[in-house]
This record gives sequence, structure tokens and C-alpha cells, in this order.
Amino acid sequence: MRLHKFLHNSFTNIRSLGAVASLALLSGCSWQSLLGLDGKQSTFITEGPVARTQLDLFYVTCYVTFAIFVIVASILAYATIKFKARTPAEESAIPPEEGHGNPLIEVGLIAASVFALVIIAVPTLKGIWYTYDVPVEEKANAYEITATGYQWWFKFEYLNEQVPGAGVLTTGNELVVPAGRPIHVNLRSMDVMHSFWIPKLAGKVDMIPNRGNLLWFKADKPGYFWGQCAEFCGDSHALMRFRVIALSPRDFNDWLDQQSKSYRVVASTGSGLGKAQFASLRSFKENEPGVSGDFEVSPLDAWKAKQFPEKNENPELITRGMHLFSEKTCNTCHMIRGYAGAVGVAGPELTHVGSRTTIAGGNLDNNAEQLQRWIHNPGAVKPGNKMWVNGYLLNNIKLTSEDEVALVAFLQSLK
Ligand code: HEC
Ligand SMILES: [Cu+2]
Repeated sequence: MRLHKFLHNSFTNIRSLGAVASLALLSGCSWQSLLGLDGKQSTFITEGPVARTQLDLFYVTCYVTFAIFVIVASILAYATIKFKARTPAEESAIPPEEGHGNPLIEVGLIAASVFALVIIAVPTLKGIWYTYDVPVEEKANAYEITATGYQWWFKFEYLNEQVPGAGVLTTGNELVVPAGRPIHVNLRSMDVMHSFWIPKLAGKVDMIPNRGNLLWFKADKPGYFWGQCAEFCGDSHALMRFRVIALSPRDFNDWLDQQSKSYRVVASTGSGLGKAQFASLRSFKENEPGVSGDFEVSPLDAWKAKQFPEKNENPELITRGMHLFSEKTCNTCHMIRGYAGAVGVAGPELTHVGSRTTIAGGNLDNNAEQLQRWIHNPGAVKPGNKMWVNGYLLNNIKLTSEDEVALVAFLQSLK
């Protein structure tokens, strides 16, 4: 009776759960979000062929292991019920003599295991070959990027195909790529082992010191993606993140043109602070109707809006910050193209740092408050980081809050 009631209740519960689930699915909620599997780094939501191949493989493994589970569990259940001792006499009976086994069953089990392994191995090997490098038929169209891991940030290097011989461009922690084109990524490391992973697109492949590795990926369409170092690499490993921004090919070339420019000098005359220098960003919209600059609503639009100057720039403050940048020895670690003496390579290049959505290895939003928090005490944000240890401690860098505000204004002007 009680069992019946339990079963009945369970059934009703499952039914109402099912009703909720189908309602949610009908209202546009995906099963991923229903199960809480729709995070920014979800591998269940794939946006490119490499991640899709990896997910398919995961499902194949799940199906095979689920089938094994069902078979083993039913045999176990059957044996438990069928051979249960039902009377005290049966319980105290001497156990039956043990046999030495049944060769047919044993060989059969080995064969079944091999079969199950083969089912998993075939797509696995195919997947490994597929994800390793850009497929031959797409090779000619591939865009090549070099990604280098540092404790605890990523450097990305690009070539401007439109301008042969223009040299290499560099960004820190934000990788911008053309959508719909295969991206061949050379993986390097400057110090210890890191691992490159963009869950919705591709990964993980190790970045190994003194050894060239590679991976490829393709973003189906323009978007903003979250990435992460996936190999323990020291104190701030968990804070070693990055972003991938996929743009339409035309937007991508416009962005490259914009990035090729030297750092932006904000004239103290105040006029002409904006537009002309950003003419190359043809289809990037800034605060137009229908375009949300709100990061939570549309990270990609917010990223695009970030390419343009901040409102209310203060040229005097920016100029003060520009001088402080070398007075405080920031220039010894950071490159700013066009800024005499700013040729350091120990930290991320800052020529266009103001146009990124994040700083400090994808951990802080790139706004005045967080920039100040970072340059005020980088060690408090990322324990052990090199800017703190080799800069603030070794060079004895001290900043007053006026210095910080001026430096922040300068950094924000670097669009
Ligand atoms: C000893 C070298 C060194 C010095 C000196 C130094 N930095 Fe850095 N800086 C770094 C490193 C390394 C990072 C990356 C840290 C990380 O994310 O782990 C960094 C990160 C940054 C970032 C974030 C960039 C990004 O894309 O994430 C900014 C902004 C910055 N530094 C500004 C400054 C300013 C301003 C000064 C001078 C007050 C300065 N740095 C001095 C090495 C240095
Ligand atoms: Cu790392």
C-alpha cells in the first residue's frame, strides 16, 4: 500500500516536472538553461565545428556507457530478485558449490567490451584528427594567429593581410578573429605550461615552453566568447582568462586597420577628439537606436561601442597620465606603439588597451573604477602577478591617488 502511494506520488511529481519542462521548452528556454548548463563557458552550447565535434564525441561516450549501465543494472536486479533467500532455511543453507565460470560468457563479455570500445574509439580518432588542424579543403582560407601564454595572461599576434609587410599587431587577453573563417592558432608559452580553451569554440590544447603546438577553430557567426587557461600554472592560474571576439570579415579588417594605428594622442585643444580617427570602423555603431551598449544585454555591441572614445575626456588629465606612464616606469614593461620609450614586452601591449572590454587577464571590467583598482594594487587583484612583484615591489612604484586618476584617464584614451 505504502509502496503504491510512493509510486503514485513519484509519478505525479515526474509528471508535473515534465509539464514544467515542456512549458519551459515551449517558452523558448533550452534544456541547457533548464539544467543550468548554459553558462558562459558551457560546452553544451557549441558555436563552431570543433566544439561541436567534441560535444558529439561526449554524447557517443554517454550513450555507450548508458547502454552498459542499463544492461549491467538489469542483470544485477534480476539476479538479486531471482536468487534471493526467501525462507530462514534458505538463508542458513550452505552456499552452493562455486563453479569455475562459463567460458562462453567470459569470451562474450570480452568481445562485448571490445565492441563498446571500438564504438567509442572510431569517432574519437576521427575527432582527434579533425580538431588537430584546419581541414585541407579550408586551409587556403585559414587565418593565422599566434597565442602566447604568460603567467597569467595571454598575448595574441596578428598579421594584417590587407597591408602586406605592415608587421605584426599585438593584443592582450582579447583575441579578435573573423567569423566564418578557420583560425589556425600557434600556441606558445613564455614560462610554464598553460592550456588554451574557449569552451564554446575549441580546446583544450597545451601551450608548452620550447615546443610549438597548434589548434584551430571557427566561429559560426559573430559573437563574444569566454576563454580560460586550463592547465594549472601557478598562483593566479584561476584568474588567467581571456575573451574571443568574432567579427564579420569586413568588420575584422576594419578593426585591424584601426589597431594598426599608433597610440592616440588626445590634443589639448579639445576639438576633434573623436570621429575622424575612427572612420575606418565603418559598420561599428555607437549608441545608435537598437544597439545596446549594455554588456549584459549584448557583449558584442558593448565591445564595439568600446572602440570609440569615452565621453567627457579631459585632455589635460590625459596628458599628465601620459607623462606619468614613463615617470613611473610603466613603459619598461608595456609597449605603446608611437610612444617614445614604451617598448617593454614583459606585460601586455597597451597601444589600444582602452578599446578592450576587460583587463588583467579577462578578470576586471575595463572601466575607470576597475582600472584604478588594478594600478592601485595589482597584487590584491591577482596574487603574485609580475606587474606587482617585478614592478611595484622591485621598482618601488608608488602612486598617489591623483597619479592613479591621471593614469586611468590616459589608459582609457588609448582607443
Ligand atoms: C614589471 C613589469 C610591469 C610594470 C613596471 C608595470 N606593469 Fe602593468 N602589467 C604587467 C604585467 C605582467 C601585466 C599582466 C598581469 C596579469 O594579468 O597577470 C600587466 C597588466 C597591466 C594592465 C592590464 C592590461 C590588460 O590588457 O590586461 C594595465 C592597464 C597595466 N598593466 C598598466 C600599468 C601601469 C599604468 C603601470 C605603471 C604604473 C604598469 N602597468 C607597470 C607588467 C608591468
Ligand atoms: Cu595558465
